[in-house]
Amino acid sequence: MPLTAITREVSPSMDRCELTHLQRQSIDLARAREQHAAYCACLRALGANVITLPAEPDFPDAVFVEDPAVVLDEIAVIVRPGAVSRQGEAASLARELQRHRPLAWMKEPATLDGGDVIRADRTLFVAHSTRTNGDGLRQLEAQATHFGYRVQAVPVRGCLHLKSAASYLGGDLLLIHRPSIDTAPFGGLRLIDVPAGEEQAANVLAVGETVMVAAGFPRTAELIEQLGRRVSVIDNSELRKAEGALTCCSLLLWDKMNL
Ligand code: CIR
Repeated sequence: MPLTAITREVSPSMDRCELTHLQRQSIDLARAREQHAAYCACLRALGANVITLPAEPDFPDAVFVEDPAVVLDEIAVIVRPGAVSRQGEAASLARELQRHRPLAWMKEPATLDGGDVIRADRTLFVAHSTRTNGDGLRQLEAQATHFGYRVQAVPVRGCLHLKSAASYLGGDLLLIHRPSIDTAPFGGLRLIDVPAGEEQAANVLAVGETVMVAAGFPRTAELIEQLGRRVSVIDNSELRKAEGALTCCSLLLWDKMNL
């Protein structure tokens, strides 16, 4: 499969991560590392060439590589994450990304987290959130429309990122937790409601025909299987204490051959 996945080792300072909706709980670093290794192994088993960058001891949230960059087929946009503590994460990520894509850099006063961007084919859905501001959206739009992408703003509420409450499953399918997202911008997509009581499972990672689903959400796994996809269950309980989910631990770079 012509897919590269960039990941990063768990930071030893992860227990000082940013938290927005959760109370701080102690994170078992050894367990977090094991779970992260299993996540990388799953990507590898799905055929991805996994590149794992070294941990960033000074950046507690750096394992969440999704947030400092938005990777398109043509370019990678190095963004300015909305949390100040995360704005130094991009430097080493950019050094790796430049081997795969030309880079574009977001400029002040823009802020945007990659977790606020869902790509569905040639459309980018971008949240206005506590992390992503209007300048961030406009600067990403300026880069993306240049390559023919359509950018659609999406209001979100009560969740950290757009991808906390919705995930693109491929085709015309979007898994969604409707109370957190205005659905009007998703016209043309088939909205699949995450089962009641499993709202935390709205973030899943689709890799081709397989969907990685967090452990502990059996109804979501079953629903996705009913949609004809294979499911890989991933235990990410330690990273979840840092408000991390499945998409945020990797940047997926598809080779254009596959498109
Ligand atoms: C943060 O608040 O930035 C991190 N503790 C969690 C980031 C998770 N990222 C994501 O869902 N894209």
